[in-house]
Amino acid sequence: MTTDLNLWFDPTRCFIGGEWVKPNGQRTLPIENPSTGETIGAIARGEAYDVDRAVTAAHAALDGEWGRMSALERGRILTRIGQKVLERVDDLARLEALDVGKPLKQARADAVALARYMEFYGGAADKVHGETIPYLDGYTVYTLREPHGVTAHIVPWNYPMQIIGRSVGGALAMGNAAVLKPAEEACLTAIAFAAIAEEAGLPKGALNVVPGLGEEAGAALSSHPGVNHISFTGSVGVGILIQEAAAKNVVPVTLELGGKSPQLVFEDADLDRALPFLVNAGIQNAGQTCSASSRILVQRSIHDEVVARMSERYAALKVGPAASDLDVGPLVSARQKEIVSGFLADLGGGRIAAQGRIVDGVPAGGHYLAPTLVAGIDPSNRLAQDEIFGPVQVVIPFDTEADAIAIANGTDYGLVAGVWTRDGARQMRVAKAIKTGQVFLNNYGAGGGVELPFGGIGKSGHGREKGFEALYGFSVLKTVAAYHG
Ligand code: TXE
Repeated sequence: MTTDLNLWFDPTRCFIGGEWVKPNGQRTLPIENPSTGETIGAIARGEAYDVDRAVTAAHAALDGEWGRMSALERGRILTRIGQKVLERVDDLARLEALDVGKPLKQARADAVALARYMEFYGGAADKVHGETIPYLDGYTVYTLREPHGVTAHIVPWNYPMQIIGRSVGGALAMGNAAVLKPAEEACLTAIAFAAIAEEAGLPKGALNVVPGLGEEAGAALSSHPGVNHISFTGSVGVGILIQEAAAKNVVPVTLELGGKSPQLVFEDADLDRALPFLVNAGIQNAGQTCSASSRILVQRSIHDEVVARMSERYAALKVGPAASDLDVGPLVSARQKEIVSGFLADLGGGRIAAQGRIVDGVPAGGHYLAPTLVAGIDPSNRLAQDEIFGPVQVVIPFDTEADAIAIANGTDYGLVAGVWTRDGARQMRVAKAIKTGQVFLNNYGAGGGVELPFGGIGKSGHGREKGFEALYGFSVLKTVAAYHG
């Protein structure tokens, strides 16, 4: 079956200690193409035994060639991986589109981003250093930034390549040895990445990949006593389980758990500039984006105009198979479609302002859902409170700046916010008052730059990935105080 995918690696194997090995249980999981609902191949179903082998191999790498390698050399290898990713961009995009239903152009952008992460972290690897600290007479004190050791990376299906780039890339740059558990819905590019890293000369055991189910391989990895740091991106519920497991072994965790990110549109906003951002931030990747902007807060005087202009854009959106490369692809799974449809089944007093169109002739088994703009929603409604993780945005009117801030901060989440106003003082005030990890002024997402630290507060999680901040997180500070008289 896997031959249809035209693969250059065997996805039914785990990558452990530089070897491609069948999982101990010899079991596999099906790969579903969300555009058709068809099974198109199989991936390895790793379990606790395989995770244990991977953690052991990672420790061996730290004791061996990888652990002795200079930061400069580590950086060069990462840079080389990035170059090889670029050579494979079209293959990676094709695989991602098949595996998660992402329109080809968006999948390609993810592959390019993965290469960029490797380039950035490759260049940064030898630029993170400690400090000297003036201290008592007779002492010299300095700090060292050292790797945690073995880092676990539990990754979701929505942006596999980007999340692998930002998390595994940062960990390797700092000299950790990584064990990656991709999501069961999206393993192909993770395994492809391991094959590319091997080709680029990454020493054995520095990166290990164990595909499998969350409750099997994922749970075994997060509770493994040999793991020294956990980086998790996924749901709040599983994030809590991961933090509990980490607490038992007293290891640090980085949690990136999604959000309910608002864009605040004030009456003096440049609407021509704002409009594409308002809509794209909600429908990109069919809304299955942790930083999706699912709430649009609009000052009452321009509310109807913004709803009308967003509606025009919604009406023009086309939904279809990933390979057709339209605006929106299918949702990743029947389960995800059911979750999102559940929200739309009860609008709680809201009304559908506009919907995109599923093109004619889409395969019956695909998980298609028309992007939907909902107006007239109360901020306390669950559509305005819960992460929907689908192509659904709600528009909420506000009267004053204070109201806008209260509504923006009135959810359990705090990942990203966008603010649209020409008033410079207001930009500064609102940016300070908003409780999120990132605030964008007169833009949303800033093009996703890998340089920009990213992470949340509240139920959006804690810890920062991307930028140099990630490298501090993937290292541990040691203070050395020398007495020399
Ligand atoms: O996430 P899970 P799911 C949100 C989004 C979505 C919902 C459910 O709202 O609708 O979560 O998605 C692994 N121990 N986000 O169910 O289960 C799992 O194998 C250890 C937001 O897919 O959290 C996968 O690798 N690991 C989000 C990863 O956790 C476990 C992205 C994420 O899966 C595990 C994805 C366990 N017990 C979903 N159970 C974002 N922040 O962007 C599962 N996993």
